[in-house]
Amino acid sequence: MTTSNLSTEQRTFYAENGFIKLEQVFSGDEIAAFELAVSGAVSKLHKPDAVRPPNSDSDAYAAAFTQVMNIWCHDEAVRALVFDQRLARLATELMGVSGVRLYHDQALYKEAQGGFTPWHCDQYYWPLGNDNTVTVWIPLQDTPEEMGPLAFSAGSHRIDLGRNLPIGADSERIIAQQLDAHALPFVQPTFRAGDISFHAGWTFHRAGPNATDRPRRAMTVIYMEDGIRLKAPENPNQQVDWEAWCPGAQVGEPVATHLNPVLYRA
Ligand SMILES: O=C(O)CCC(=O)C(=O)O
Repeated sequence: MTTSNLSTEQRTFYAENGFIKLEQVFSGDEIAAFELAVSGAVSKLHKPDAVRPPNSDSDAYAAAFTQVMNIWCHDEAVRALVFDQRLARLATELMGVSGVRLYHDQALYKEAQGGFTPWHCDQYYWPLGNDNTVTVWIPLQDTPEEMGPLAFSAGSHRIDLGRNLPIGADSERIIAQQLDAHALPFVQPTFRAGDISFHAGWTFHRAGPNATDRPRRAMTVIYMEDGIRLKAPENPNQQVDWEAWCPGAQVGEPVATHLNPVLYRA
């Protein structure tokens, strides 16, 4: 058996806190090359409101972002990042599973002076039958505090503080109150180009505004356990996600469509 890329302390940290930041997984040069590829694809592919239907509660969120999903289907260089074996193995080891498949990728570009990303948890959107899901957040430049790096509520994946809330003004208000009441630590790391973070599907997270005059560019990949089953959608967003990211998957069956390739098997 090959040695883990992660220490026992790192795996324990992730299990307890629901997120982890890892330093210098990529070199600055690798990130610069990925930035060019992702930015090129974003300019070509961006279609406002392509997937998520406009929702009056998501105004603050929509204003903050350019979002482009499943770029791997359109661009070879971005595909290399999404299929990167270091990342997929880290995702596998953090979750303690035997392999991972792709749920979808997503570029998240926040404009200069763009607003905050409200508190939310991702798995609210996913019609997936267990908790073995994780997102890697890969900033494509140095991301100091004033640029709005991703921030986490440590340990919030263990408690249902508002898992039925879509991202928006209500989730920001209600989840902030809940996190306060439970006195969960707020952790806002800063990132150098090459640093990344992983967060679990039920971990509550947000990002501050981008107060700089430069865009805050990030790429994400969502991994799910190989073998995870589709559940019947519990909200309209999960229905939309089923059709977009695992079309043809059957409720109760493993999610393994052509859009969900295996990215790593131990
Ligand atoms: O990039 C951001 O501001 C938010 C990212 C996020 O919510 C995610 O990757 O799940």
